[in-house]
Amino acid sequence: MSAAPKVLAICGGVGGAKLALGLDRVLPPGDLALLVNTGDDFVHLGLQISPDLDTVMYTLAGVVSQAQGWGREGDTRRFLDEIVRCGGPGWFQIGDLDLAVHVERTRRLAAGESLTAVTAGLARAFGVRSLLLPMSDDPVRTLLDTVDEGVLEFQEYFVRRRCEPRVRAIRFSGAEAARPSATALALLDAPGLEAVLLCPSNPWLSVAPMLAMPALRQALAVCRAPVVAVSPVVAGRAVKGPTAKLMQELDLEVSAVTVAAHYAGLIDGYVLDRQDAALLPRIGLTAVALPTVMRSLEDRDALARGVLAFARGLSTGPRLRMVS
Ligand code: FO1
Repeated sequence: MSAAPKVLAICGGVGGAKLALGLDRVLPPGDLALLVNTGDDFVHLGLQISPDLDTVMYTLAGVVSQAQGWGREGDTRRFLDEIVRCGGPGWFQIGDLDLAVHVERTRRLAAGESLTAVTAGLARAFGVRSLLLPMSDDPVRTLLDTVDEGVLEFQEYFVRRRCEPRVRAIRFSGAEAARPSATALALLDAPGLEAVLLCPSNPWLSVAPMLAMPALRQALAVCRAPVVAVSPVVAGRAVKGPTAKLMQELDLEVSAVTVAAHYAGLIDGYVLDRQDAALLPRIGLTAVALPTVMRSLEDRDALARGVLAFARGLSTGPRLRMVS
């Protein structure tokens, strides 16, 4: 592994992991660090669960369930069935292979290791060559304030209630006090960093918990490398998950333009889908239209190459982006 990664990609779960895989494949070993959302983390059945970290780890290790985009390919559910038989909750599906990761994470955290150290150990065990970083070792929890069901924890909203409750606000409990990954902060300050990429993850649910940490926002604002975001909204629809529904509930136009405006002041460049090329004049900063819908492995590699080339072509140098 080379001394310090040259690209820092910021991502959530399934959608972001697709580009993360492309970046991992096209960059030389050791050149990529991934800063991953932990706002979705929770304790379930007494286990410390970090769904986005596991999704990215399984994806990069080539063992993710292709159908789901999360969990392990070919996993079985004997443990889950037995939990349900015992009268326990079955709404959050933990497969038998996946279970081992949660048990081991829980054991190491209880023994005093940081989430950063545990994640590095697991990633190594799974043969992941990029640097996998939790956004913080401190707890940050995404909370959804819903119109009819009060405040829901993320997995309650996302999995148990299948994103059905209408959302009126989103909060990131603990974010103000949380210290971002020390490794990520050092990378953002390193002269060798070539690009920071915001993967096409849900900007309001998956990327926002990270940007809600003041020190990370500040570090992004002053870093010398170009910061580029990739839109998860294509042709007025979300490529994955509840992004479009959530945007509507927050009274936002479901469009790649809205995502660019959301990141305004933090990014130097923007990538939207080729289908949205007509929106380029409305973006208000340097932007490019690329095929961003990633169905095949080749799609992931092509987008990774395209985004890297675009980012490297942006002018670099000291700058102060807007911090709000
Ligand atoms: N997503 C679901 O929709 N249903 C599940 O039962 C579920 C279980 C699960 C277990 C382990 C894991 O690492 C992820 C899991 N996910 C499940 C995905 C996850 O909840 C979400 O994709 C993310 O939190 C959103 O990025």
